[in-house]
Amino acid sequence: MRAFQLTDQQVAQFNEDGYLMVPGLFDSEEMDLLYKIGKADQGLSDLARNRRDNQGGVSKLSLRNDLPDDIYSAFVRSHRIVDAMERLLGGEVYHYHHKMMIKEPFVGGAWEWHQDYGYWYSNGCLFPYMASCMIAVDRATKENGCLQVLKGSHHMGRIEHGVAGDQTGADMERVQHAMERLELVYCEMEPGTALFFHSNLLHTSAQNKSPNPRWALICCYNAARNDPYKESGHPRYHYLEKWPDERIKEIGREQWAELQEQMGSEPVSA
Ligand SMILES: O=C(O)CCC(=O)C(=O)O
Repeated sequence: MRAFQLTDQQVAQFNEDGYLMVPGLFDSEEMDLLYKIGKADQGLSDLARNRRDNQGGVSKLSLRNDLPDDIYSAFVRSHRIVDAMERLLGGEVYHYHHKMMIKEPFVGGAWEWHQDYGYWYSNGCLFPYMASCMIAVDRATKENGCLQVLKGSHHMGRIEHGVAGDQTGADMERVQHAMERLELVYCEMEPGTALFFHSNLLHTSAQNKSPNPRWALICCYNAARNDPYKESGHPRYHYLEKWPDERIKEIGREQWAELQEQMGSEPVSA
């Protein structure tokens, strides 16, 4: 398969809008493996932490700063994502962290309006040369709390953030005014669709009141030239080894077979 490469037009669109949606970046076998492994993985579930929103909803996130040999790391290290990130951020990037965002049916909580750089700024990152790639594991819709973005809001630069429930939220006076001038986009995504978004893009997501889960894997990167000046809860610059895209399926098949063994069933091919 020809390696995925962003076109100049896609890069220009990201720069203009602050995000870029790429439908079908990952194929059905890759997504099937990520889905099955994610939902069966006790390690991922043990790491999951609750985040309360302002209205009593609870989201979970399972976050890692390291890259063990597993399917999540194969996504993080894939040329498909990392080469695109390096184009979008204009140079070498490293892994800042990755996280499975878990909104369970009926109870899944909202995420307040924020910019990721609103809090990564406090980690000693001098420049907003940071971005994320969100991969839909379940179908993400308005009903189950898909990501919402304010198109072009990254041009506003970083705005003030404060405590909101268990979360850090953006100054709502500014967000309200920005909403009068900028388009609100619901990022509905099929499994395998990827959303690249800039760290200064204002985004939020609503509670999941639907019967359908909304899981997504978010891989976050910082530019190598933006090495934080101090220690924080996320790593400073370290070289990111990129893996061929095929590694997602290879490692996914191995991990799925191991998980099935642990669950006491006969391994079957994915
Ligand atoms: O998963 C979501 O709905 C929101 C995620 C998010 O806002 C973030 O990770 O910065």
